[in-house]
Amino acid sequence: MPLIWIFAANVALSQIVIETGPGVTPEDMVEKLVGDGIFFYNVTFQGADIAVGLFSNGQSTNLGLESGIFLTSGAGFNIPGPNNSTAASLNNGMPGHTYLNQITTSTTYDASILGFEFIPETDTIKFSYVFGGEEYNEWVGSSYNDVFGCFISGINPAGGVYESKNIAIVPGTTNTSININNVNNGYSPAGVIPTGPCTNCQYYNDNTGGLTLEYDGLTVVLQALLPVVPCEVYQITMGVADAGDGIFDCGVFIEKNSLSSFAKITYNTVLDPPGLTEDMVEGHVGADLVFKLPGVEYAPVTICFEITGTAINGIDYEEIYNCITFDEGEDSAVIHVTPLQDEILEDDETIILIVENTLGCFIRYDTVELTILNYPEMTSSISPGSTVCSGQTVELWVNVENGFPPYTFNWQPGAFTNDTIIVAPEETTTYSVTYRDILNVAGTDSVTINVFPVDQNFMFSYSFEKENNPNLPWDAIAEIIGNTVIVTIPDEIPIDSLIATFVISNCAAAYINETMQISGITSNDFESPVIYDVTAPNGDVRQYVVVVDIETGYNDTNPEIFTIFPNPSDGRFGVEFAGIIPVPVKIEVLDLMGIVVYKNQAITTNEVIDLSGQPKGMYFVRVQQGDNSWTSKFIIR
Ligand SMILES: [Ca+2]
Ligand SMILES: [Ca+2]
Ligand SMILES: [Ca+2]
Ligand SMILES: [Ca+2]
Repeated sequence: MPLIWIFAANVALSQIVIETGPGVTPEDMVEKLVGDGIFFYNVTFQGADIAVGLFSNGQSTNLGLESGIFLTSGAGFNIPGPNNSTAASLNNGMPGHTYLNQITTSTTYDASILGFEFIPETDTIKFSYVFGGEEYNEWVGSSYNDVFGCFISGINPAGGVYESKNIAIVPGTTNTSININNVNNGYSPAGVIPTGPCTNCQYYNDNTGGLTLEYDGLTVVLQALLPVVPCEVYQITMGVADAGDGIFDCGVFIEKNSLSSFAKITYNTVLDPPGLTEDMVEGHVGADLVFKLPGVEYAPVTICFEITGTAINGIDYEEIYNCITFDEGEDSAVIHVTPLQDEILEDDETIILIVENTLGCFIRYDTVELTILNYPEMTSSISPGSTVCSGQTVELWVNVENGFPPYTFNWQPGAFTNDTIIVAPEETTTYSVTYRDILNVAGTDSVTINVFPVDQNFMFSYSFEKENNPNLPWDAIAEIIGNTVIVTIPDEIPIDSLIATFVISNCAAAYINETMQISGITSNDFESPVIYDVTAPNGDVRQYVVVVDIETGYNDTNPEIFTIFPNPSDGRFGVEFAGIIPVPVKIEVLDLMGIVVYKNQAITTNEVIDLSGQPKGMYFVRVQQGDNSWTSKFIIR
């Protein structure tokens, strides 16, 4: 007979996850059931390994519980849907259980029974569960009355003791057990949705045609509950069984951590200031460590702890005391942790508190770990200072490192907020930047941009360089005396088109007859003195007169007629006549522009002239007698 494989599309993207024994031990199941920190012992199990285990991913089904343990009268592998059988079964050949026989209508088989002892820390045992099975619906009302029970023995806080008291009962009843016949929506033929008569059907969900679970019917999520005396020992026996025969299985699902009810202390860290970092930062971000009791009824109480970790109490943070007291009526108390900045570059540090929780039946230890982040001091570098002309743009930048970036910037003047800015100072200005990291830690840096004076209009050097003037045999470098610029160049060199190289005050401009002069570029005719208007940025003009002194050109004075001594002078000099012409003679002094700045009749052969009040520069002495005249240049320094 050929096998025909039919691949059905998975209607659900995921399904309930089932893990069974022997990989899952009864201890694993109790651990899952009771939750963290509950003391339990003497775990016993009766049944087949494959009938019990753990479930998870319950939210992908209509179970109503997310995860926990299950006990069945068959096999864990029969739990997942879809519900494609009305009689999913595995007869494990296991015996029933006498407790279960007492809460159903016939002898039980294939029982799965988990038993253990434990010590509750509160006054109530409580858990949520769902019971389901395949006897639904075609065997409702029959002797195949599969069943779930949870039996507790121990001290009854109301007096006396519980003796195997079943706490899995129909809500609102005192002892109506959970079995097929007690919770259903009546009989219906296999595969048919029942329509009543109802028996506690408000707690019943039919699963005919269900996609996610195999059981034909399930209860809603029910709760088992029993008052107990905290810190006393209780015995639990819980389980399911087939009734009447070992097939058409049933099962119960119990939510995880159902018995976890000890007095937990919770811990919450509130950073100060909040919201800036994930952890404390030495010197900058502290924390309130808030201890919270499960309820005010535990106060007043003092909880102590051991303080360890790589951070040293009192050195890396302000010393904290190793106990904390909750006052009456208060369920929380706070330790403020203030990390200290130690200027040591180090790794992040930890504060570990090992808290001794003495609220419950047993001493429990919680580990609370706090981290102190190192704070590397911010450093900055800034663009170098410079000197510019008024109004010229300059790019300024600051580079910040360490601290806790990103940073914000505030430059003054200007209130700029970027790390790189462009400024155009009109006068010498110091730009200061205040930067802050996310912890609002601030640093400053500054740079001064010098602005050349706006009223400077000097000429510092002047020359005709051979490089620009090929006719010259050498570089002809001027002597600048006051506002006079004297360049001596050899005879026979044409001077009607010379290119000058000059240096003037920074930011100033030079003009000849309103034509801007470019050093090393502009050529001019120097056959007559040339006037440069050196113009400062503020418009102030200083005039320089450039005289090209052809060698011998102004040296046509006959020294035998007169000599000037000293020359150059500070303006006080003598004109000494050699006696070839008789005094008196007419003496005039002219400046380079031909303006007479001095005149006199010399009546001695050694005429003393004081022109020390005149601007420095080149001048000419002109001596006249009759129709003859003689000229000689001299210089006032
Ligand atoms: Ca089924
Ligand atoms: Ca069925
Ligand atoms: Ca069975
Ligand atoms: Ca059965």
